This record gives sequence, structure tokens and C-alpha cells, in this order.
Amino acid sequence: MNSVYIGLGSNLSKPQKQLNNALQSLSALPSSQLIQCSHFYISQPMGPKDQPDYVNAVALIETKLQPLDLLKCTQEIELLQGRERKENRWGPRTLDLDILLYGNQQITLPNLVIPHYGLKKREFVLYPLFEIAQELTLPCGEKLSKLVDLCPKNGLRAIELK
Ligand code: A4P
Ligand code: MG
Repeated sequence: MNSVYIGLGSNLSKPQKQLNNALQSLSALPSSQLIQCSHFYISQPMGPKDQPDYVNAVALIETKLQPLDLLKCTQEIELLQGRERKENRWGPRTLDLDILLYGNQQITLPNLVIPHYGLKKREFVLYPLFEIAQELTLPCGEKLSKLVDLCPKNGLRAIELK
């Protein structure tokens, strides 16, 4: 089994519901188990500002799926939840699933780069990841705790559980 961290993000069509649906789909992936998910966090949009705030979270799964098979699955889940890929970069979306880390592997393929290129500098990835993986060291040797210390929160806040 491989430990894989997945970043979830949504800012359209009831984002919290989108994330809950995505978690359900992740838990149903073949040869995989959903282990844990962070709180959901409200974050300011990175990129164009004329779009709603995002809801972000990070989930940990254990999986036997190989990285490209997993990518195929996560893209299918995005499409199932109405994701449309548009021209404008970093525009609003119903669901974005980013494979942040796949075990300790470093992967550079045309359609898959792991660790995810935004991981080290995005507060909406680092803080939820740190919540569920405080002792994590990245494949490059950097400690997650150090990256979190260096990253401003930029208004990021956890959604209170009711
Ligand atoms: N791809 C390569 N590596 C990976 C990976 N590790 N995980 C490729 C997933 N996909 C990966 O992704 C484009 C291509 O990246 C895929 O075809 C896949 O083969 P995409 O999901 O189609 O496009 P995208 O997400 O719009 O592009 P990009 O540049 O990946 O955007 P990001 O980095 O995902 O950022 N603001 C807040 N507050 N919260 C957010 O979650 N998200 C974005 C999108 C913008 N602003 C945001 C947030
Ligand atoms: Mg993406």
C-alpha cells in the first residue's frame, strides 16, 4: 500500500457538498482506503479575485493504484462532479483533486508531477496537510512544519464542525 495525500478544492455549486461527495468517491476507489481527512478550510482565491472563496481540504488514502491509474480515477471523479476545464487558468471550479504526495516518490511525467508543484507555497494545501501529517518530511528532505512556519495564512480558516 502507498500513502497518498490528495488536495481537494471547490468554489462552485455548494463547495462543502462537493468535497463531501468527493470524499465518498475516494473512499470507494478500487484497492484503496480513505484513512483521514483534514477539516474543511475557507481560503481566498489564488489567481483571479473575481471568483468565490474556495473550500479546501487534504485527504490521506492508502492505495495499491499506481500513480497514473490514480490520476485517471481522480479526473473521473472531477468530471462526475461537473468539472469543466476552461481556458482561464485558476478559474472557478466545482471540484479540483490534486495528487500532492505519493509515498516518498518524485514523479515527472508530461501529465503528472509529484510532489504537486504548488504544494510548498500554498496555505490552503500546507495547513490542512499539516493538520493530518505533522511529522511529514517531503521527498526533497524538507520538513512540512518548516514550510508551514514560512507560509502566511492569508485569511485561511477552518470551518467549525456543527
Ligand atoms: N497534473 C500534473 N500533476 C498533477 C498532480 N500531481 N495532480 C496535470 C493532479 N493533476 C496533475 O490540471 C491540469 C493538469 O495537471 C491535469 O491534466 C493533470 O494531468 P487541471 O486540474 O486540469 O487544471 P487546473 O487545476 O486548473 O490547473 P492547475 O495549474 O493544476 O491549477 P491548480 O494548481 O490545481 O490550482 N485558490 C484557492 N484558494 N484554492 C484552490 O484550491 N485552486 C486553483 C487551481 C486556483 N486557485 C485556488 C485553488
Ligand atoms: Mg488541479
